[in-house]
Amino acid sequence: MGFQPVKFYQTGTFTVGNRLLAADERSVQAGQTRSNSINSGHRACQGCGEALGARYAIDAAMAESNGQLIAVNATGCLEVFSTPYPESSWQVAWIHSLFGNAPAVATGVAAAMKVKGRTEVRVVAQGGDGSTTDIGFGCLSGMFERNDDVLYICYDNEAYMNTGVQRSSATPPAARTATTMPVGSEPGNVFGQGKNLPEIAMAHGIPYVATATVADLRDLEYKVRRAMKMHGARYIHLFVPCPLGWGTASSDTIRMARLAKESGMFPVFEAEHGEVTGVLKIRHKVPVEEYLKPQKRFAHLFGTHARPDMVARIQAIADRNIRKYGLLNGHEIDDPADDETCHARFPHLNPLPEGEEANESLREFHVNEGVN
Ligand SMILES: Cc1ncc(C[n+]2csc(CCOP(=O)(O)OP(=O)(O)O)c2C)c(N)n1
Ligand code: SF4
Repeated sequence: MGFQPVKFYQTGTFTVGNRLLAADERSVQAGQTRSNSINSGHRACQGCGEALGARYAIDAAMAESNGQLIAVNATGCLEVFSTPYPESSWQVAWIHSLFGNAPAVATGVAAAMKVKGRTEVRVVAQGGDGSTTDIGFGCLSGMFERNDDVLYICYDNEAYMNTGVQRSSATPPAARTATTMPVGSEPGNVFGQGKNLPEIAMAHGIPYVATATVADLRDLEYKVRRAMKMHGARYIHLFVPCPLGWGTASSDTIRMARLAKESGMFPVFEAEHGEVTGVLKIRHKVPVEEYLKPQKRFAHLFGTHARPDMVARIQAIADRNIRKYGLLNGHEIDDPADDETCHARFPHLNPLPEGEEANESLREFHVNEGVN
């Protein structure tokens, strides 16, 4: 029998799992020294974006802190699926207290380490969008305002998933949840409400704020490592699709995250001391329909009783994000005065003036080097 040469399909790519790259070019996750902070055996749903995001984020934080990390968890899916007492998938010092107090507990842990002179020990706090934007919001704002030495990571799956998909203040307009039903004249979640946590964090003037998605895992690792190099209050808002709550195929988690970014629905950027310092450009712009249609939570906008008017309003949100953050190549960030009345993600929806839609000529393929 003849020999068949081994094919190294990943040679020459920077895909996040590529172990054939030189050691210094590998992602943390592809490296031999990754810490497996959250290990197999947890009970997340198949295709859970939050489980994936946490794995990459905490392993990156562990790498940057040389394993000297304490993670504080709010109540929510990440805590419940990872740690059904007396079991736990975490292989990192990890503490859970209440739904709403993770930022305050993290502040306390950081203060205790300081008093003990353990300056090498770093602290990360993490929670879902419900605990971050709603119930833990006051504690988080206090943590920002005092500039406590904590990196807070919000895993945004746009609803309270652990208790059966209730609306949070990060749920997008028109989305169906258990508390925003797909019936009536204005079906799904309301337009013009909600909170833009990355911008609220920036308004505190903290050293570092970033957004990221599980579609760009090298970018996520880079942002976590960058945040961990700094001290003071830092915030990362990570977009993590939830197959169960969104009604998407579990194999579509990465695709949904990519479409959120490529449609402009989720702007990916970094900011320091309240100023945007960089954005991840849209590589191939898609209309919001492409992002909305695969999700059952938006099914009432399509089909027999289609609501193109509501889809157009969602498109206007994406277009405003694109203009505001300069997400297409060649677009500069607008004069803030133009956007006085809007949030980037959940604007109080004033329809765009005629002719203000994204410039077609700029819908070109833009390659972000080094990001897969
Ligand atoms: C004070 C309090 N209120 C309500 C609950 C019930 N509860 C536990 S987890 C959860 C939802 C968590 O949602 P989110 O923070 O968005 O995280 P996800 O599960 O979506 O990751 C709720 C309402 C609780 N544990 N404590
Ligand atoms: S409900 Fe959503 S966030 Fe929770 S474990 Fe399942 S996929 Fe993950």
